[in-house]
Amino acid sequence: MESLKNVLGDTLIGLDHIGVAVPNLDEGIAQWTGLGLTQTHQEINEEQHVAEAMMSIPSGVSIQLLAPTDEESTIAKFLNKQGPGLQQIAFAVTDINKAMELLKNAGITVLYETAKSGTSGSSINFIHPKDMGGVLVELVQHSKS
Ligand code: V0V
Repeated sequence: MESLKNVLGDTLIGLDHIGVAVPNLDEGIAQWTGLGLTQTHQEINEEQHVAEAMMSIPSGVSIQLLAPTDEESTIAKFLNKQGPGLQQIAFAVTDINKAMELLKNAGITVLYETAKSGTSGSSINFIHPKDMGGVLVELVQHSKS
């Protein structure tokens, strides 16, 4: 990979959420609620094979709890290999397709050829951790509604 310079530019809005892999969603929600966060969303993403809960605080980024729905899930693989814990960080972008194009032009590995469905009707894609110093980076474009 060549040296990079402001690849995402104006498409980058800011840190959106931090993904945490948990074996059991309800237990994860109880743990983070106990700390003082509030559950603001929950859904099953069949394409990603995850059950997901967004845990929010009045100001700052949310914690996204991710539990596997089956053994095909990347979260199941992550839990088996590394155990529960930080799985990804997610940045909000203005335009996911533009961001993907900018990354590809810079030689950065984007996991999916086309953006996938993410939380609350968003569009998502990922940068492979090997291109970001071992950190799985998600890009999320929120739905306008
Ligand atoms: C694996 N590796 C990671 C990692 N997962 N490194 C950092 N963070 C992670 N989360 C490393 C692993 O230690 C290995 O390093 C190498 O990558 C290959 O690992 P692997 O176990 O063979 O895993 P792969 O290659 O099968 O899959 C890794 C990738 C996979 C990143 C490609 O997890 C993936 O497709 N992730 C994107 C989708 C996803 O995470 N979905 C769940 C969230 P060494 O041993 O080679 O050094 S869904 C979501 O966020 C939603 C719905 C939302 O936000 O709305």
